[in-house]
Amino acid sequence: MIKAVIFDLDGVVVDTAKFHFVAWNDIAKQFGFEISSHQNEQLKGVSRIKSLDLILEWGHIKLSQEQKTLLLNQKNEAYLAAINLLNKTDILPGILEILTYLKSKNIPVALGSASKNALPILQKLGISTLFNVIVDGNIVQKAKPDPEVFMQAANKLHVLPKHCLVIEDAKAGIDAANNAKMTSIGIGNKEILINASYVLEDTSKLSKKFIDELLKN
Ligand code: B16
Ligand code: MG
Repeated sequence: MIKAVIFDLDGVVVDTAKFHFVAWNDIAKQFGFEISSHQNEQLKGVSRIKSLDLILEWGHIKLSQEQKTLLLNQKNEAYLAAINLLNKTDILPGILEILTYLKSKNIPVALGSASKNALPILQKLGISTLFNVIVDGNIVQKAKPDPEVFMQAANKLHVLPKHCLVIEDAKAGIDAANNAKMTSIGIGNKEILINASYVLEDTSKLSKKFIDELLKN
């Protein structure tokens, strides 16, 4: 039986994945290559530092810690500039309705995101108060697929992991939910999110009826 819901941010609440992609691709281009869509899937849900390490590995590039820090800052500045104008209209279809519905039913809700920019993003979208708990990249030590982000959310909500539902768009996030022994809804491609308990094509398919079924069982 589901008693709490944990939302991923990028790709579930808002489509910031496209801005991450452009900012990372600009870094890759500096080294003379581009990130493929298959490679981009591997960056979803993954921390900033791990993303850079993957990109450098794909380009067979070795850098000092100082050079990496410069690139991390450069990427984040480009990303922050790109998301500056985010607002309520950028909330993905159906998400505001589900968040409001869960609030009306007193179901505790958490954000479980790898992003260090999670809180300012929720504030731009005007929905930070709809989350009882926010667990993000600033407080989590181990990146998804480690279950830490979702375990911290469950602990802070005082709900057992087996009663938590995770909504995630990334393979790493679904693996993290499974590692936490939580039920999951994958948003996106069935073949990529094969390990999710359920997969929906996009957030508009996240109906109140479907959530109600999970709350009942
Ligand atoms: P930042 P999520 C993740 O957010 C993104 O999917 C991932 O692409 C990004 O690298 C990561 O946040 C870190 O983001 O650079 O803002 O700290 O999907 O876990 O909400
Ligand atoms: Mg995501």
